[in-house]
Amino acid sequence: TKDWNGVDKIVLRSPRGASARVSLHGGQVTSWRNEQGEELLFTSSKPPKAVRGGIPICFPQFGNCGSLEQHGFARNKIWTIDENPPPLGPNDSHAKSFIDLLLKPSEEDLKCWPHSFEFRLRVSLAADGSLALISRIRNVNGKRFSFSFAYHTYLSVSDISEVRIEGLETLDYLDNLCQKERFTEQGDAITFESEVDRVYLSTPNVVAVLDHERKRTYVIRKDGLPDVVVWNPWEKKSKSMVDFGDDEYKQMLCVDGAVIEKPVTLKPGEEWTGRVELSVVASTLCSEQFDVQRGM
Ligand code: TA6
Repeated sequence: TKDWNGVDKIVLRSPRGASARVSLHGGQVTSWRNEQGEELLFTSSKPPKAVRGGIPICFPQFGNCGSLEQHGFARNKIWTIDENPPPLGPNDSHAKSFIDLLLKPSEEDLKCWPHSFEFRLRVSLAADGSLALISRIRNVNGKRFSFSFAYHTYLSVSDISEVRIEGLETLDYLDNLCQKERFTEQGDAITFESEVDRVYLSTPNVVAVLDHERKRTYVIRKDGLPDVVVWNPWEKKSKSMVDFGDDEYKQMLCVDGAVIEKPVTLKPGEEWTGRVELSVVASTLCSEQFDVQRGM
């Protein structure tokens, strides 16, 4: 189907009826529904941005740390559907339905970022409704290039003041609110009472986001993504964001699998893979208990 500006909207359904489904616009996941029948990803369409939220892909740059627009150009491009994708492989361990999207630089793109890359994004749904995104970025025999990357994941939460993140304790982080200065997490979990904008470094492959009020936990499993961005704009910053309602910060939290501190460098012909899997469990188990349940 076509949507707000004629971009194909793709809906992927899980094999078991329509309980789980994910929608994409261009290369961006914009909603992910599950047994609970509600959108698990925060999305609001407030002009001028076509959609805020979902899981925009930040590539080839995260944030404003380079010469490109914030978070790079990939999320603003129209991707193409690969009609003949390679078959599911070991990386797609639980996938039941999937779609592959491709992004290659146009002549225009090469003017602002002169590197010949091929970006294949596989979005898949598993039988249990969990969502996986695999990015494969290849240097198509140009000169070597480096990039930073994030799955900028807007999670929908019931009340940000009732949410805690487990799995990032004792780690170092760069604080975007203090000129990216380096600190060490002191808490036994991350909770929210004000604006948070941090990049946690050298993180484990399993992070849990416990939504106490809804008695459920998002489990984020990742591979190839050493850093985790944690962002909530809180009240003051929300008021300054045109496409963000004044109170919407209370129902969202960004927890992004990312590569930021040490950008990836690809020599000609080399390929990088970054994978994230989101699942929801109706409980408030802590992250250690997920290590055992199902490794990556
Ligand atoms: O750390 C996440 C962040 O870089 C914040 O500093 C804030 O600028 C946010 O991303 C913006 O995200 P958006 O989806 O509005 O591009």
